[in-house]
Amino acid sequence: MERTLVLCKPDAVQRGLVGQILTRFEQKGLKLVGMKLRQFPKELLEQHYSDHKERPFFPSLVGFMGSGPVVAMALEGIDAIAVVRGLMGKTNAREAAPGTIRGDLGMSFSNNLVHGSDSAESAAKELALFFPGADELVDWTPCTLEWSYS
Ligand code: YYY
Ligand code: MG
Repeated sequence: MERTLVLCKPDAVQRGLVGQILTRFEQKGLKLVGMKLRQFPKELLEQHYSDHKERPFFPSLVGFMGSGPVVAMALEGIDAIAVVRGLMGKTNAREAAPGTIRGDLGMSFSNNLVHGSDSAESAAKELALFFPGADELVDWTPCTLEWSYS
């Protein structure tokens, strides 16, 4: 089992799409193990996107992510990192395939609704950043587990 961080970005919250986005992950068979809504501070967002800090879009990306509330979720499942990335679709929502979250719900490159960790290393870093408390992620067993994963 893997855990990964998903963020519903400020555009998803403003457009009232958080429920639809979470539903896609739940229906796929990913288990929600942590969730919170916050307007996150700039310093945390800069750390989150530190791999991009030399890129020209970094200031606008951090500004956008701090412009309103974000819903952070921790999701668990077999190959959860790759499964979430597949459900999200390509970064540029205009190029994202129909059937993906970005492909179905977005038209923007920067306001592209969701973030998902891109590797085991980034998932570990990002989960620790957004869910630092020892009791923030919950171990539980869904009654559907054996039917979804056998
Ligand atoms: O992982 P993903 O979100 O699909 O893309 P990244 O390459 O990690 O970029 C993070 C974030 O930055 C992206 O979701 C939109 C924004 N961005 C941008 O505004 N302009 C770019 N040329 C590249 C990325
Ligand atoms: Mg990325």
